[in-house]
Amino acid sequence: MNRVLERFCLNGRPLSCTPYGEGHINLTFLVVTDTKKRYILQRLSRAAFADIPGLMRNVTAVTEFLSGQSTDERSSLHLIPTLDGATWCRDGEGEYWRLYDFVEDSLCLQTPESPEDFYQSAVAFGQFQCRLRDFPAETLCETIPNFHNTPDRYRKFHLAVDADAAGRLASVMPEVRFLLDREEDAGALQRMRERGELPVRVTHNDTKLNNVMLDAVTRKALCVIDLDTVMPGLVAYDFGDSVRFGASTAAEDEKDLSRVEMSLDLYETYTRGFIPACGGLTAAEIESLPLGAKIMTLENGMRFLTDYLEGDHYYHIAYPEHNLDRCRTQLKLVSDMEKKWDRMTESIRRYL
Ligand code: ADP
Ligand code: GN1
Ligand code: MG
Repeated sequence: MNRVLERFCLNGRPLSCTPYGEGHINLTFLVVTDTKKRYILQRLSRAAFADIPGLMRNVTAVTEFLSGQSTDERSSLHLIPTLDGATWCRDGEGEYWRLYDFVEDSLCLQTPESPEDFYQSAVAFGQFQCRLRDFPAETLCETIPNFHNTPDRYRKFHLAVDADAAGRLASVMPEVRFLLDREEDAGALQRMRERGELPVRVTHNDTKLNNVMLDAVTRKALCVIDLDTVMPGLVAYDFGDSVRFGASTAAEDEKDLSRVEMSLDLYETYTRGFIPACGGLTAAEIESLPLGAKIMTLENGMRFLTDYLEGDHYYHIAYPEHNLDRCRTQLKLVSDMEKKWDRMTESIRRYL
């Protein structure tokens, strides 16, 4: 680790470097130096990202664009350069590393401690969307091609089912059937995107509550983090993924499914923060938001199950059935959204 850290322009000498956070993709460490300066060091996932130099060009451009819009240094992430002026480096084993300033005096929550926290996360992601409105989308590389192309996710899911590489298929047939029953409907957003009914914007695409920072004192929105999947996309993806994670009444890996529901109150709270902060959404986009919640939840359930069937090579797991537990909460949430569908669509109408 010291050999990696030596490559970056650090303030002080590193005293400690410890695993940090609850991300499922990269390896994240908190670095503290003898000048009390703190950094976030990350080893990027080569299983997730095929073109890491391209990803880092995206992140550099987006963070510079956002920094240029505000004098508050905590309103965006800041990359620390290497001694030779790059924004990342590679170690002897071919792994890619980057370093950020630690966002100080902030909170990163796994679950909202009050509706207001969730509202503030909606403001953060809505403002993020709004601030990137004039960002040149065509300069961004697609860091994970077809990331939210749900029919393409189904294609990969079918391959995993057919291969049954980890020999787990027989034990997950109810989950497989649940997903197959919804295959046709789940393609709705992608079809609208292809028909040009929904505008393609620069979106975050991974809008979990733990990808946003709140001010530790005021608990107001500070900034959005985890910019690895910033790419052209639909607003419904960003709305939907936040609802999937933050409006659930239980953790993403809760084993007791009776505790897992989508809270309509939290759904409406998010809507209230997100839509006005985005500003300028079309009527079709606003109407697509409930669909975003349902499809993002279904898609995540399918992605967790795909990884489980393939032998857990994509997401970090803490125990062998972890991806299956995560899949089950997502499918339970989809069922619950189906029950609450009328309220989900009705409550959006006031923003039209
Ligand atoms: P992953 O892609 O694996 O989710 P993230 O970039 O989201 O990685 O980082 C994982 C966690 O590390 C975040 O959820 C957050 O808690 C913490 N984190 C990341 N960047 C920073 C930062 N600049 N300052 C403070 N905490 C951070
Ligand atoms: C991953 O990186 P993280 O933990 O913020 C994943 C998201 C999933 C999420 C499920 C690049 O997010 O797409 O929705 O796990 N990120 C990537 O919790 O695949
Ligand atoms: Mg993250």
